[in-house]
Order: sequence, then C-alpha cells, then structure tokens
Amino acid sequence: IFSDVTLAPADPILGLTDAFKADTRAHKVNLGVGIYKDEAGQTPVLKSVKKAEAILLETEMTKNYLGIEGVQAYNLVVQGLLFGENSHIVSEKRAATAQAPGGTGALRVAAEFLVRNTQSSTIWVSNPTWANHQNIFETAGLTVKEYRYYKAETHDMDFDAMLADLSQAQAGDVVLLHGCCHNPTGIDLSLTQWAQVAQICLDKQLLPLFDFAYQGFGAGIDEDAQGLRTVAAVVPELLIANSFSKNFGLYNERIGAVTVVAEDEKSATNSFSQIKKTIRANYSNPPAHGGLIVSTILANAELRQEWETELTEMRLRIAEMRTLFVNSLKAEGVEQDFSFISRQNGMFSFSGLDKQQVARLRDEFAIYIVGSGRISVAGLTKNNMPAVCKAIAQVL
Ligand code: PLP
Ligand code: TYF
Repeated sequence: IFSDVTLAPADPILGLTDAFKADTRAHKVNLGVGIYKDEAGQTPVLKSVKKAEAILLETEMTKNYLGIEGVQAYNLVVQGLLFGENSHIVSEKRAATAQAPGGTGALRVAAEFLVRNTQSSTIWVSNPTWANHQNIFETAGLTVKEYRYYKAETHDMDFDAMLADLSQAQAGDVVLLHGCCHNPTGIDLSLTQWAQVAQICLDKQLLPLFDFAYQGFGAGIDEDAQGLRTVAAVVPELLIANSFSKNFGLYNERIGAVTVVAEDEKSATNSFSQIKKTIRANYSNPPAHGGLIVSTILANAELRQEWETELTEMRLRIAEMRTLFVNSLKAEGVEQDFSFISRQNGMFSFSGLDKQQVARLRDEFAIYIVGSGRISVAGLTKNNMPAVCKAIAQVL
C-alpha cells in the first residue's frame, strides 16, 4: 500500500529551518521562519506567560476534557481583542468563537465549515500570500484563486489591481484578508482602502475571511484591528481565524481561535453548531493550556498590562531593526533604495532579493531567508546586522 507513496516536497519555510539546523557553520543566521528574537537572539517565554503558568500550576484542579469550543472565558476575551470592548457585534450575540489549535487550525476549521455547509467553494487569496494558505484551503476542498496585491517595481501595494481582481469574484466567493502585518510583504491596507474593500464585499456579496496572526505587531492592539472592525461594521457576515503564536510567544502551545460573525443570533448559533461539528470530526476539542494562559493574562489587570508592555517591546525592537537595516545597508555601500523596509509592518520584509541571491546568501554566507526574498526582520539583532548587510551588499 505504501510503496506507491511519493516523497512530498519540503515545506518552503519549515524545510528551511531543517536546513538551517543541519548547517554546521557557527556564524549562521536564520531569517527564514517568522519567530520573534530578542536582542540576544533568543525567543524566551514572556514574563506575563510565566506568571500565568505559575497561577495555573496552583489553581488547575483537573485535566478533564474541555468542551468542543474550548475554554469559554478564552473565547470571550478573544472577541474583546477582535472587536474591542462594548462591541455591538458581541452584545447582539452575532459572533461565536471556538478555541483552535493555532491560526492554522482555525483557518482549516473555517475552510471546512464553508465547504460542508455553504455554497462558497472559491477563496481568493493575495498574490503573494503565506505559503500555507493554498495548502490549507485546497486540502479542505476550496478552489483557490489569486488577487493581485503587490507591485514589485514600487515595493508597494497595487490596490487598483486588487480591486480589479476582486470585481471578478462571484457572489458567495470568499476573500482571504490579512488583518495586519501582511505575510510576506509587510504591506497593509490603509483605513480608506479597508473601507473600499468592505464596500466591494458588501456590493458583490463576498465573504471576508480574516487571517489575523500579528495583532499588536503593526501599530498596537486596537490600531491593528481597525481594518477588521471597519469591514465588520459594513458586511453582515465574516469569518476570523486569529493566532496568539506571535503576540503571546505561544508558538508551540498551538493557540488561536475561529470566530463566525453572522447576520443575527440565530444564524450565528446555527453556524457555530456546524463549526463545532467540524471540530469534533477533526480533533474533538482543543488542548487547554494555551487558552488558559491567554484568558488568565487578559482577566488580570496587572498581567494584562505586563503583556501589553512586552508586546510593545517586541514591536518597537522590530521597528528599530528596520531603521538600522536600512541605514546599515547604506553604510555597506548599497546604492539601491531600501527605505521601503522601514515602511513595512510586522515581522517580515519583502526584500526584492531574487532566488539566486537568496541561494548565494545561504551557500556563501550561511544566511537563511525564504526563497521569495522574504526576510524575518524579527530575527535581526545588532549583533548579526553587520554580517547580514555585508553579505547582502556582496550578492547585490
Ligand atoms: N497566518 C499567517 C499569515 C501566519 O503568518 C501564521 C504564522 O506564521 C499563521 C496564520 C498561523 O500560525 P499558527 O498556526 O502558528 O498560529
Ligand atoms: O514564517 C512563517 O511564515 C510561518 C511560521 O505551525 C510558522 O510559516 C511555522 C510553524 C507553524 C505556523 C507558522
């Protein structure tokens, strides 16, 4: 039975981590996978998380199963982060949230819910987008189409092309939108542009599916949710897959959530019952620890403040690295204009380096970035910056 199974290609991002680990050069630098590193090049557990875990160690009395939807208190705090406190969507019970194993698990549940319960069978994703999107959606049974998003010549958004492509979508089609800190380009819509996207979704009856994996890494917790809130104020129905892998540093706890927003409470209840059915068939109910950590932190004013401070530190360090990156490239004699790097949001920078240059960085300099030219700026430090900029100057 297994002898006919063929070898799958390595994942474009996680495969890179494997190659990095196998590299024996001491000076190697991993700027591939999107993991936040501090100034010392480490990814330590947040202090607020450690404190929440200490509380849980004392107070947790059972490892009994959670319900299908996970930790209830967690699902409520997720809605607070997404829609803001005092949201009409929440008070009118138009939103229902289920804890999910990471943003990835949430995306998969959302996609499978659509395939099994609605007429929506096509999803439009940005070109480029996170490499796993196509994989997740096609595996769930959706047809994936692309809308243009990025203009390589200007290192900027191609909003006219995005609108032109979305105007080709059919009623019922799904539009995948990155809530903030677009992966891989780091280029986000302005609030005016979000309003235009909301309008086209409303006019053409398109269903927005938000992938919200970097809340707090752009401009702030509420600031980064403005796109989502703008769209949610206009369209009656949407889906949201959010992740706390990055903003709580809970990568391996696999903690995210899937949220459905419906026209009214009845429709939300019905949709949520089908989302729970999808979860039951996939993993029955989520692991508890990540949900308990997040809900413990957000329910405690002191811990919440400490988390927000830690999140701000991460955001500001990345911003500092962007400026230093641009200046260091200049100092290394690079004449090309890289100032666009300091205008991009989130963990990544779409450098414009081509496949050959990326390969040279890896082979000659032990610097690992994704084949598309995406650099994880969150992995740059004052220590590795000079070597990285010297190498880039060489390959350009
Ligand atoms: N969506 C995007 C765009 C991402 O970049 C990521 C993580 O890198 C995710 C979703 C989900 O991550 P996780 O499943 O680790 O929460
Ligand atoms: O760097 C990226 O874009 C992501 C990171 O389960 C990642 O692919 C790694 C593992 C995972 C989800 C996302």
